[in-house]
Order: sequence, then structure tokens, then C-alpha cells
Amino acid sequence: MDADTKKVILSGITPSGILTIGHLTGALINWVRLQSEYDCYFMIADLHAITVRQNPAELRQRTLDTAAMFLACGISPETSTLFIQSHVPAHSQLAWVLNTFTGMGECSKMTQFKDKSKKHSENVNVGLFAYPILMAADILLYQADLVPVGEDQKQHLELTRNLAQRFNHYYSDTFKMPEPFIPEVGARIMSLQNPTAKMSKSDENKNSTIFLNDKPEEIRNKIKRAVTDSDTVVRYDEENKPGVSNLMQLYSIATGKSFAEIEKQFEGVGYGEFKAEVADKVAEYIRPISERFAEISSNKKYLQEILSFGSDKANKVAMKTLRKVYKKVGLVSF
Ligand code: ATP
Ligand code: LTN
Repeated sequence: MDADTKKVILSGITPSGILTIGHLTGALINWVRLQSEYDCYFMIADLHAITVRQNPAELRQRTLDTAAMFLACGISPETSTLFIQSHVPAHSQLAWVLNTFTGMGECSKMTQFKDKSKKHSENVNVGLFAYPILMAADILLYQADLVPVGEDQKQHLELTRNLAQRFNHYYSDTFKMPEPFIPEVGARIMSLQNPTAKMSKSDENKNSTIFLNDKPEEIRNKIKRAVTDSDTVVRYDEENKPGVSNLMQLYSIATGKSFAEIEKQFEGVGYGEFKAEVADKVAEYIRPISERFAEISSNKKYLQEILSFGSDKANKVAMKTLRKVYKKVGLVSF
């Protein structure tokens, strides 16, 4: 199938930290699979990142690291379009127009806005409030059919669909109606130190998180220190044994074994031995990714070329939609 007849996919990740093993299992593995079948746009959402105060030098580095990480995980720059959100001005431009179609109440009811306003109570800015409108612009610019996201982003997708429908209805058909694409069994990886919370790239306790650029030794140490429980049985029980269940999840990802097989394998074995085995297998699983990441990161020119190629392509597609929108709302064409 050529690119014109393929369905379009767009997704993005905010560069608010180094990607974790959770991003690999919950997003990137899925993206890599989708590449051959869909016309894919994968973006690093740096404009979303600045809704929370960032250290400028760190943000710059993390944005490039996220791009390198996408490549290290198997995103192909020949097949997919990989770009940085701020390199395509149409995202901000369409977001402005969509602002004028969004009710205050639609943004203030968003769960992520409520959570982040609590977490960053010293800086509840308008950008944080309008975050989902920018996300709608990201998606609608590319006329995306499908948007692979985690469960937590479903509400933002609903708003995107409402805005598309409102605009199409007020003027005429302009935007494709996107569908969320939530992987059915995308494993949710939990924090190693607090296994009832999601493993997150912005967790302050680095021992909670397995980063995709961690060295094998760091991964082994983090897993050996992971919080378990006072029992000694290796059994999958998310509610009563979240720590052990999370380690079993990680072991299952690294080895392909089922939970039943893992339970059998570790029958009568203490947590110490179990953790050591999980640590070894997970460290080996991540090793090729962290090695590829190091290789790609050391070649800045190569990465810049890919990003510049990606943003050229993204700009062309995005401008086509933006021009239509500007025309419909009555702006003088340029
Ligand atoms: P932040 O800490 O910066 O708020 P985060 O690390 O919690 O972010 P996001 O950047 O919001 O994660 O994640 C992007 C996507 O990656 C999610 O929609 C989800 O699909 C996937 N993802 C992230 N963390 C995990 C996880 N621990 N387990 C499974 N999937 C995850
Ligand atoms: N908000 C998303 C990242 C994101 C995104 C998007 C995802 C920004 N723009 C467009 C899908 C489509 C997040 O935090 N996971």
C-alpha cells in the first residue's frame, strides 16, 4: 500500500524525562509494530513539556534524547515521520484557532489538568489549562485516523473529537474524526519503590524507574532494591502483592514466559533469588536498546538530519490543513 492509501497514525511523548521501560511496553513496542501498516507521525511534544517549568538546557537535551530513544527502540525514519513538535509552527497556530472553539469548562474538567494543577500548584498556567487543545491540534493537523495513547489520554481524545465535530459542523468538513487506539494488553509497569503507582519518567526517586538508557548494572541494582512484601511466595496478585506482580510482569516481558510458568519456576524459591533472576533478564533485555541509544546519541549530525527531514515532511502536511482552516474562519490567505 502506498502512503496515500494508508491510514494515518499520530502519537507523541512529552520530553519530561528519559523514557522508561513502561514507555517501551506501553507505547513504543506498539508503535514499531504499526509502522509497516500505517502512515505514522511520531512527535516529541516539547511545547507540551513547557506547561511545567523546565530547565532549558535539560529540556533541549531530553528532547534530542527522546528522539534518539525512539530510533533505538525501532522507529524507522524512512518509514515513519519523526519530528519535534515546535519545529512545526502549525501546531501552535491551529491550537490558537481551536482555543476559540473550546469552552472553559471543557478544559477545567480534565483529570490530567486537575492532577497537574495540584502537583504544580505554584504554577497553574493557562498553557497547562489549554494543554488538551494543543494536543487536538497535533492530531487534527495530520488528519489522523488513529491515535495510540494510554488510558490516561482518552479524555483528551474525546475533546479532540468534539472540537473536530464542532468545527466541521460550523463550517464544513475539514478534519478527519480520529479514534483512540488503546492497546489491549499494553503492560502497565509500576514504580519499583511504590508499586501501586505507575512507573513514571518524572519520578524524583530514580530507584523507582528503569530508564531505557540505564546500564545493566544500574538496572540490576534497582531491581534488587525493589519493594516487595513480607510474604515469600512468587505469585501474581496485583491487589495484595503489587511489588512481586510488577516484577513478574517485567520478567514476563523480558522472557516471554506466562505468569503461570513464572510461578512454577520460582516455587519454593525466596525473593532474593527471584529478584536476582529478574534483574539479570531485564538488564539483558534493555541492553541492546541502551547500546543503540548511545550510538545514535554520539552521532549528532545523523540525528539532526533525521529530525530536519521529519519536520520538513510534517510541515508540508500540517500546512495543508492549516491553510484550509485559516480560509474557513476568514483569515486572509498568505
Ligand atoms: P510524566 O511523568 O512526564 O507525566 P509519564 O512517564 O507518566 O509522564 P507519559 O509521557 O504520559 O508518561 O506516557 C506516554 C505514554 O507512554 C502513555 O500514554 C502510555 O501509553 C505509555 N506509558 C508511560 N508510562 C507507562 C507505564 N509505566 N506503563 C505502561 N505504559 C506507560
Ligand atoms: N499528552 C500526551 C503526549 C501527546 C500526544 C499528542 C499523544 C502530546 N500530543 C498527540 C498523542 C497525540 C501524553 O502525555 N502522553
